[in-house]
Amino acid sequence: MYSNKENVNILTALLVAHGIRHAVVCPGSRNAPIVHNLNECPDIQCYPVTDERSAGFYALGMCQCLKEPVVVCVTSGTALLNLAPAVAEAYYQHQPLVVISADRPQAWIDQLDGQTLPQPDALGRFVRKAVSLPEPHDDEERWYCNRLVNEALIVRHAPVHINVPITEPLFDFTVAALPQERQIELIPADTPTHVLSHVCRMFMQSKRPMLIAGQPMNPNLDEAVSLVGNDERYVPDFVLYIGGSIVSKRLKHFLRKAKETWTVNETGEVNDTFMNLTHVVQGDGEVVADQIRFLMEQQPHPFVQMWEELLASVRRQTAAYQPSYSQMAAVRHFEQQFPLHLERAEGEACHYANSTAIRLANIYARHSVYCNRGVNGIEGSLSTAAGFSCVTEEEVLCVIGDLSFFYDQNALWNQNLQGNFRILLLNNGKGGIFNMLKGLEQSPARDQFVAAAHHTNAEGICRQNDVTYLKATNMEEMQQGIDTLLYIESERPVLLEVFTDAAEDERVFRDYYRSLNTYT
Ligand SMILES: Cc1ncc(C[n+]2csc(CCOP(=O)(O)OP(=O)(O)O)c2C)c(N)n1
Ligand SMILES: [Mg+2]
Repeated sequence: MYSNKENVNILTALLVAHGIRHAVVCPGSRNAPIVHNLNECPDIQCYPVTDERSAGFYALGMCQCLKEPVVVCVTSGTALLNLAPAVAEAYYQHQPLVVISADRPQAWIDQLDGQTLPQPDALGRFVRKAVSLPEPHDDEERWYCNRLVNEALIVRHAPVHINVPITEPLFDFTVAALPQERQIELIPADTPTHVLSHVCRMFMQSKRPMLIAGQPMNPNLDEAVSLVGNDERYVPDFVLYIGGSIVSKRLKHFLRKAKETWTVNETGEVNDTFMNLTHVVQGDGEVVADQIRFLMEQQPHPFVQMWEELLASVRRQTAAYQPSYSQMAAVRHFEQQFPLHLERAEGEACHYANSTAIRLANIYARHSVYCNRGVNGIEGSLSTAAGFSCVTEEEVLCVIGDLSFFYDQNALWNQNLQGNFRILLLNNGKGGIFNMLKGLEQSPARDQFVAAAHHTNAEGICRQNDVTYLKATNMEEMQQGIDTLLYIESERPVLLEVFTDAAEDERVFRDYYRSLNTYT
């Protein structure tokens, strides 16, 4: 029988899954549930050592001899600090010492409770990874607990620290079996290159494979997923994710239904965006994606084709939909003109800001775009595009909303800017995205305090910074303005400010989604 502490059981199941066979265990009550579990596992041999300082070195010696990770498990408080010398030694010897410390619940830290000190980062730089597990209450916390343990256990050639808060009562050993836990496996870069071909083969041999190439663009996938709804036929069983953050929340939720995800990235990081990651392959995701696209051309896959047909249908409908005057109409017209423009400029330099702008790019853009999607801040989109424009002769376009623009207006106060920098400013007088959040309309604070409604325009800012200013307040002016923005010769940056009404932007956006027909 195992402990009834869920985090302890998740930890134990994953220690077994990751092949841990030896554990040095130190006496204590708080870590008793962990020690109890380790002793219950037929695959794990326990070795008692009372002095934690010595226990750490015992485990280090085992690592040296066995050339595999070895656990050392201690109770809370100074017990953990006594491991520091062995952990430091292991760090410089590149030995995979797995430190497991029991802890009190967070609420009791610094409250003069017995054997209690801040433990999660206590081993500082001497561990490659330190995680502190939650005591799960729901599925999300269970997933989090699983992920943290996996993240620690995939580290190679270095010590790691897994801190385990455990609430009293501690001694209930009534669980008959360990949970089935998802293991995340790292396939490191030093494995032979045929691993990448193996990934490609896995993809081709899966019944329902889906390649998700990172961001900021997944053109029309948000719409496609909205049409698919709960139709199980479209749910992939194997997702190959080559990284980058995904703009569409709906797409992320949809991919969480998939059976498993493999990811390919250079760093070997765990990014469990879809909550079903099983393999992290260290390598160049683009190379794998290109290979898969090539294989797909040779031998089309029925599931991939079904998705392609759905996307093609969405694209036909997108092309046919005529938005009335709004941000959407502006980006549509901009994107219709931009490819023509590209041929002239022979460059790819279109920056989209966060909020509605990048969502519209995902509907209309047919080329790659730049967007600060690492952490989605609105503070530096204009500066990023401005910086980009300083080191290229090509024209650099920036499509940006009003809050993002006014926030970052300082970007225009710079000697280095030239006529190759062009800005399409979508001014709807507020953070229009907040109109889209269901339920927020009930708050009287929405427009003034959440969406920061205002009546500012960019004319003065442009004058002050010697930026050519154009403006549009209707469809015709907008279309002419975009043509001018793209083609006018200028020594200085050019900005077109398109004024729209946020309520109308919202209406058109929703109408577009409503206009899409269910596929057949
Ligand atoms: C630094 C930072 N502060 C706040 C936010 C939250 N935020 C996300 S979108 C947004 C509004 C952006 O408004 P705007 O640029 O006018 O675009 P719109 O929503 O109108 O399309 C805000 C404040 C953020 N992403 N980054
Ligand atoms: Mg706005």
